[in-house]
Amino acid sequence: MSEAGLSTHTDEWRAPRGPESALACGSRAARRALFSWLALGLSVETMTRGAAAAVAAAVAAAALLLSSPLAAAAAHERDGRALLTACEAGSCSAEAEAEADSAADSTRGQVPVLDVGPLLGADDADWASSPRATVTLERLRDACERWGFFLIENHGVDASLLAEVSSATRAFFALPREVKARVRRTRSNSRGWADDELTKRLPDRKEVFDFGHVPRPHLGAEEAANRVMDGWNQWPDEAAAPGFRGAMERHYERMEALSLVLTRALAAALGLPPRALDAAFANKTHTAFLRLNAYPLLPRGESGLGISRHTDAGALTVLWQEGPPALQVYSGSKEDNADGGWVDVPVREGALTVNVGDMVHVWTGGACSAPEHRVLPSRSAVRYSAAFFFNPSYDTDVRVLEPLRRSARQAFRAVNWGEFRRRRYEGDYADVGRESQVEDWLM
Ligand SMILES: O=C(O)CCC(=O)C(=O)O
Repeated sequence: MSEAGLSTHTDEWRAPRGPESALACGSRAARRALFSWLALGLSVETMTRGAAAAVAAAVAAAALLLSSPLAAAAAHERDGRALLTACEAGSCSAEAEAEADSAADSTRGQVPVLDVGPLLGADDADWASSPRATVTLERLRDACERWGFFLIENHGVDASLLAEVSSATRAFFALPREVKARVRRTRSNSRGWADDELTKRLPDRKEVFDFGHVPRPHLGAEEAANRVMDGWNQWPDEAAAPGFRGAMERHYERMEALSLVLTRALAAALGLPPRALDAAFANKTHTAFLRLNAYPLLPRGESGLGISRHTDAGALTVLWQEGPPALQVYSGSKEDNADGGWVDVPVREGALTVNVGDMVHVWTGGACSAPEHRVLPSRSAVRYSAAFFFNPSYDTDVRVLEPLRRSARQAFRAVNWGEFRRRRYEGDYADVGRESQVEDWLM
């Protein structure tokens, strides 16, 4: 078993940490409001009022929030607007501007949008000495802690590749059902086409096509050496779906490279060496899979969701989406379980959507909790998406990362990824009762 959750780190690199790291309790919504207040304190400092004023603002904000969340939210909105106005008038630094953007997203209750260009433009070893990369990492940390969900721009994935993904996805799902059924997935093979997936024991209103990592790419997809715990890839005939496999394999490779950078960025944002999690992913040890989703129009008079509320099981998900916005993230904690608090995740041309999964939740001791999300049914047009699930190697035992233990909100027993994935897939395919949650591993 690998020990990705247990690396001890001697590297001196540290991302600048915001005061939010001291916070270790409360619902996501309450934490989100408090983080924003504290971020405001930081921003105020950057805008030259001085450190003492910033600390005073943050402390006052925390006190106010605890006594009156509504008053705190209203005041935050006011101060967030003042900050934005100052930046718009050109009277603040680039760092303050980035913080202002972030505060503005939170003020408007919107999923943050991150420009990840500064990370992709530099080697991860140089992030610590790059002010732009440092600001991006700070924003990433904030986005992961407050939302677990964010959009990325300047991610380096060519628009032409995304256009290919779009046309190949549309063409595949438009094939006759019997052609798609030739690559139907089964209880013993999670890869292929399906229209009968369950989420939280409820049928989804969608079709999917899954394929994933191949240990020995020089051998055929169905060779014994390429049959892994998830199953084996099944591709439609080239004659039936010309160019489909090629486009998907190119996209998979691009997502693999991007996800590795994002995983390193997450490690760095948490104050760890950027490659702290590499043992679980790098050198093709990961077990990522790519899922195409098509959400058909909901027949008049029927109800149901595209996908019921759920968290993603693995580490990170990188999503391309096209069509009417329908993805929503839940702003409360899992335990709230109320039906309010759903926030729309926008569809922005060229942007990709990222969310953290259950394994990041465990690695960070709950500091970056995996957000619940769902997909509304398609009412005006068929919706398409391609979700790249970046998952660790099967033998990874995920534990709270050593340097984060002292500030962890939750303590977990080791979660073996292979075991967790197997249990989740059993529930995707058939109703096996309550779905496994990381909370089952709480100590
Ligand atoms: O299609 C989407 O927008 C989200 C997909 C999703 O949540 C999933 O496949 O788990």
